[in-house]
Amino acid sequence: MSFMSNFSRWLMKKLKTEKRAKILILGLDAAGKTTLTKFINTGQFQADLTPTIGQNIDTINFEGWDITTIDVAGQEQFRFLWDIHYPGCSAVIFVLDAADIERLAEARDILRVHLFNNPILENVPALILANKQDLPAAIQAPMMIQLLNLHLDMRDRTFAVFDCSALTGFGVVEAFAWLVNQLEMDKMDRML
Ligand SMILES: Nc1nc2c(ncn2[C@@H]2O[C@H](COP(=O)(O)OP(=O)(O)OP(=O)(O)O)[C@@H](O)[C@H]2O)c(=O)[nH]1
Ligand SMILES: [Mg+2]
Repeated sequence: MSFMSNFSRWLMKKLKTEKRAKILILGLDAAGKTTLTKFINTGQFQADLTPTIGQNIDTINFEGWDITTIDVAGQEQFRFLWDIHYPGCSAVIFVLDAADIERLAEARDILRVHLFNNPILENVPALILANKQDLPAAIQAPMMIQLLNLHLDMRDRTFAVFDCSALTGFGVVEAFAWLVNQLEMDKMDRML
């Protein structure tokens, strides 16, 4: 068998396997992390959720990827748990309640401490979601980038900000597809 066919068999095998990722879902309490995770898992809005205590761990399959989602409680007394999940994490989703203008400064501080200034997550792609776009007060991505200073803080990072609604599903698939595309690119980089 020629070198090329051996190589392409090896490449195909690599591409088919090792499509496993661990995605951490962070954000302030009530931002919509669990609602979003449920939407990604089931394609439906689930209304009867209670605030998370600890973390919810699920596995989903998306475009051939086995993705473990770790949706961690956002309440302040549980945020110490976030640290436990950083090692080995392939990507982070940071969920914002885009309609809660009063808590935007708090969200920006938490984002800074746990994401921008976190050396463990330095090379990890970050998907920032401006959730609750179904609400009239919701701030959209371009304004959110300015308000949270993301254009400055994140300039050395792989990140994107998407508008979405975990209630209607608006923007969820597009945003998630961006993240999975980043996983694909990281995988290719690791193979080279
Ligand atoms: N209108 C609207 N409400 C939403 C949306 N996403 C979540 N919610 C509501 O926001 C509230 C909080 O949602 P959760 O998913 O429990 O929030 P969480 O971020 O998991 O909160 P913690 O578990 O406490 O960290 C619930 O009442 C949800 O129904 C959305 O896109 N639009
Ligand atoms: Mg929750």
